[in-house]
Amino acid sequence: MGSIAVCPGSFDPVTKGHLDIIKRGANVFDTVYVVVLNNSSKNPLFTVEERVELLQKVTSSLPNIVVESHSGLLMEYAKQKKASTILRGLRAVSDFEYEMQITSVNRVIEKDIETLFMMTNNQYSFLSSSIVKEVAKYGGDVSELVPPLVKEALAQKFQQHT
Ligand code: COD
Repeated sequence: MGSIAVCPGSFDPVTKGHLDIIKRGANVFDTVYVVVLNNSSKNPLFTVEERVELLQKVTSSLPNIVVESHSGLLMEYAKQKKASTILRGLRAVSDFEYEMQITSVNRVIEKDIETLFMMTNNQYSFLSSSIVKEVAKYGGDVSELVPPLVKEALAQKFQQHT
């Protein structure tokens, strides 16, 4: 069995920053499960099904990526998949506190699965799904921030014409 990582997130919606981490993860691990989970502190714009579909489409050229959703704990999912590693991205110091908190909680839940962090590509260090939604909501151009398919999906959500 090859190396297996789980790359979890809200992906509401997937951005070029997420894709960068996913692609780099796919170069390091034999299989990367990208899993859409609910983050109870966020109020999502896209349904879980929509987020999975967008992720599947934008990663379709990568043969070792599997996209799924899960409604329970991340570590339960990772155990089911026999993953050795949780893969997360780090953008700035501001991410650190939150990541440290969830990593510590996850370690209490399942101590044998490591969390690894990949530093953002400088180009995307400012990029988040929230920023993308904010720009799209007010009709700004998000072409630099998300794949074309996601741009279209955002325009539809906000009832605009591309
Ligand atoms: N550059 C690099 N990395 C990035 C960028 C970027 N521009 N943008 C995002 N990322 C990384 C993030 O750092 C993160 O690692 C990943 O991409 C996904 O980001 P988000 O924002 O879509 O996902 P989050 O942070 O909302 O995900 C939180 C979880 C859903 C993983 C968390 O809430 C969770 O595990 N929920 C399930 C319930 C559970 O197990 N809870 C216990 C632990 S709290």
